Amino acid sequence: MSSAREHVIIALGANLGDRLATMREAVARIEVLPGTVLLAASNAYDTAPVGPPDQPRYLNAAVLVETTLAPRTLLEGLLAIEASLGRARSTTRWIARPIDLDIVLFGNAIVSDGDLQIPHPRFRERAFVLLPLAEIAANARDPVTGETVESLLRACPGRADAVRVGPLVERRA
Ligand code: A4P
Ligand code: MG
Repeated sequence: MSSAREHVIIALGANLGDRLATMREAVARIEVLPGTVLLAASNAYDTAPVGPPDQPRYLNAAVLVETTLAPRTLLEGLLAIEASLGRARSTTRWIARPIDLDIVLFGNAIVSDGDLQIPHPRFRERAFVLLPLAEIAANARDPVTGETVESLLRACPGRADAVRVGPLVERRA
């Protein structure tokens, strides 16, 4: 358990079921993780699947939270939320799923701890991660390359295919 407060970016993806409803429910559950506060949420984008082509299109979005949880504890919380929203674990990667929650950045931390990798190893080349991320943390820096999210997005192909569908989180009074 860490007591430091860190800014953390979580990427959300969904391509089965009511994608937006599931993503909104995931945000509601992230917000009630211990020591965790939602600071910002992006728009949701409809995106072409990367990986096996015979799967439905995705909705993708990103949130910025502040948390006192340690990276491993946060990951366990996110995996529990995925499971509670109907995500069955499979050994096959990149297959259709009702919800995927990935830790993209955790402050400036570089973590390689067994199965846990931060920054997320593939976020730099993925428009479906960088596009929503640029809305809420354009100036955040990748601690590995030193590049900002904005500059990574500029260098990233595949943006044209994403369709903005509206805010992930409805405005609150
Ligand atoms: N894990 C390690 N590091 C992390 C991290 N930083 N955040 C581990 C979250 N989890 C992390 O993930 C496998 C294991 O990665 C987890 O058990 C966790 O311990 P997973 O969610 O079961 O598998 P996955 O999502 O299929 O794999 P991965 O590697 O997260 O896939 P990607 O690279 O995220 O790709 N196309 C579009 N348009 N939109 C998408 O969202 N997503 C994928 C998945 C493929 N194509 C897509 C999209
Ligand atoms: Mg994942």
